[in-house]
Amino acid sequence: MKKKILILMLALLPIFMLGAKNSSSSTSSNSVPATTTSAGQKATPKKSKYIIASDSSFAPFVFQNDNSQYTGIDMDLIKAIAEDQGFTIEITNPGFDAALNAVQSGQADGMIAGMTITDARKETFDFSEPYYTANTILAVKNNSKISSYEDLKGKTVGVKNGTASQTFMENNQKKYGYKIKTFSDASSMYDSLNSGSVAAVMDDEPVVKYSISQGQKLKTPIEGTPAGDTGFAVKKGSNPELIEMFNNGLANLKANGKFQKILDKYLASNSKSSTDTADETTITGLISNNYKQLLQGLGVTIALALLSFAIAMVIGVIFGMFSVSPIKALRIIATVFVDVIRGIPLMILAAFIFWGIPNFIESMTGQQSPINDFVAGTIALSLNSGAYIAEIVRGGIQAVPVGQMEASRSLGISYGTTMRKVILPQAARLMLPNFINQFVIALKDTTIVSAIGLVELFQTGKIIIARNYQSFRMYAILAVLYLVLITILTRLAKRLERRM
Ligand code: ASN
Repeated sequence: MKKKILILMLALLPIFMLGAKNSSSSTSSNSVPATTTSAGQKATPKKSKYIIASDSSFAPFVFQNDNSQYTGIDMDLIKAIAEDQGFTIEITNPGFDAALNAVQSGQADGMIAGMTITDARKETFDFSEPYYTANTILAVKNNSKISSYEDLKGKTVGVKNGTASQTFMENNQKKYGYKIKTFSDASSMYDSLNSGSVAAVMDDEPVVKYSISQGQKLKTPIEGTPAGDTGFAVKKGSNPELIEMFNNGLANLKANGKFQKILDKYLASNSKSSTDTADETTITGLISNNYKQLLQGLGVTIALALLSFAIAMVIGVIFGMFSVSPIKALRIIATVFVDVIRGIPLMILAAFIFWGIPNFIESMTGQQSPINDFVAGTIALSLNSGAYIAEIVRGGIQAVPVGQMEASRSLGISYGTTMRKVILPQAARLMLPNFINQFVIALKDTTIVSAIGLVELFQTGKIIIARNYQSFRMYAILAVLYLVLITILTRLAKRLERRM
C-alpha cells in the first residue's frame, strides 16, 4: 500500500516538476581555537552509554546527507572522540532548542550542535574546551537591498530559538528598530527568508557560508560579529567525566591530525553534500532520494495515530461512562479530566510531558527520564483524544431517550445490565461517525507533537527541506501523503460503519 501511495503522489504532482537549477559559489569560514588539554590522556566512562543531543539541520556541523544519515563536523567529531576515549554514544537530533531542553531535563547527557559558549549558558551548562570559533552573520536574499543593520529598520529578521544569534539580535533590537521572528528550526527560517516573509536571518557564519557554497541564493552584506567559541556541553554539574573525555579526545584528534581531516572534509571549498544522487529540484528526484526516509516518517505517524487512538478509546469510554454515572463523584472526576485536558493546547501538553515532568523528576530525584519522544507524544495524544472521546461517549449515551433506562430499570433490570444491553448498543451506532472524525483529527494532530523533536512524517519533511530548501515541492508531497493516508483510513472506517 505504501508503494501505491507514492505512485499516486507521483501522478498527482506533475505540476510541480519544473526544475530550478541553482548556481554555486564557495566560501568557508574557519577558525580553530587553541586548547590546553594535552594529548595522550584517557578518562573512564561512568555510564554504559551516553545520549548526545544535537541540532537537526546546521550544516556543516550537523545535517542529513542524501542517505538520510546525520553527518557533519559535530557528528564525525563526537563519534571520533567516543572511539578515541572508548565510550559508547547514542545520538539524537531533535533540533537546537529541543536539544537544549533535552540536556536540561536529563533526557540527554550531553549536546554537540555548533553550540556557542556564552556566559549566560555557563550558568546552566558546563562546557568542554572550544573546538571551533564562529561569527554570527546576517544573511539576505541575493537581490536584497539591505546592506547595513540600519537598513533593517521596520523589517523582520528571523532567528532560531535559543541560539546565540537570537540573543545578539535581541540585544540590538532597540538600536536598529527591526522586528524579530523566532523559528524552531533552520528549515522554516530559511524558507521564510526565501519566501520573503522575513527580510533577513541571523545565523552562524560557517552555516550561512556553507549553504551559499551549496547553491543557496543568499548573500552576507555585513561583516560577521564574533559570537564566541563553540563547545560540547553537559548540564551544569552532571557527567563531568564526559567533558573530560571530550577534552582528552579532542586533544588526541588534534595531535594525530584527525580533527583537521574532519574539518577539511566539510569545509574545503569544493566539498559538496550531494553526491551521485538524483536532482532534488524535481518531485521525482525528491521522492527517489527520500522515499525511505518518508516511509519511515509515515510509519511513525501511523503507529503514533493508531496506538494513541486505541489508548484514547479506553480513556474516553471510561471517562464518558463516568460522566453519565449516577454517582456524583465519578461525574465530577470526568468533568475535571475533560475540562483540564481540553483546556490545555496539545503542544503544551506534549512539551510538559516530555520536558516539564522529567525536568521536575530529575531535579527532585536526580534520576534520568525513561520517557522518549515517542512515548511522550503517545501519552499527550492519548490524553487529548481521550478527553474528546469521553465527550462523544457522553453525548452518544445521552442521545438515547431517558425513557429507555427508566423502563428497563422499572422491570427490575440493573443499571449495569441496562447500560450494556440497552443503552450502549444504540449509543455506539450514534457515536461511530464521531469516532471516525476524531480519528482523523488525531492523525492530523500527530504533526503537532513534532514540536518535541519526534521525527514523524511532518518532521521528516522539514528535515529534508533543511537539506535541500525545496519547501514548495516537499510540502506538496507531504500534503498529498496525508491526504491519501486519511482518505484511505476514512474509507476503511466508513466501510466498517456500514457493516455495523
Ligand atoms: N551557534 C548556535 C548557538 O549556539 C548553535 C545552533 O544554532 N545550532 O546558539
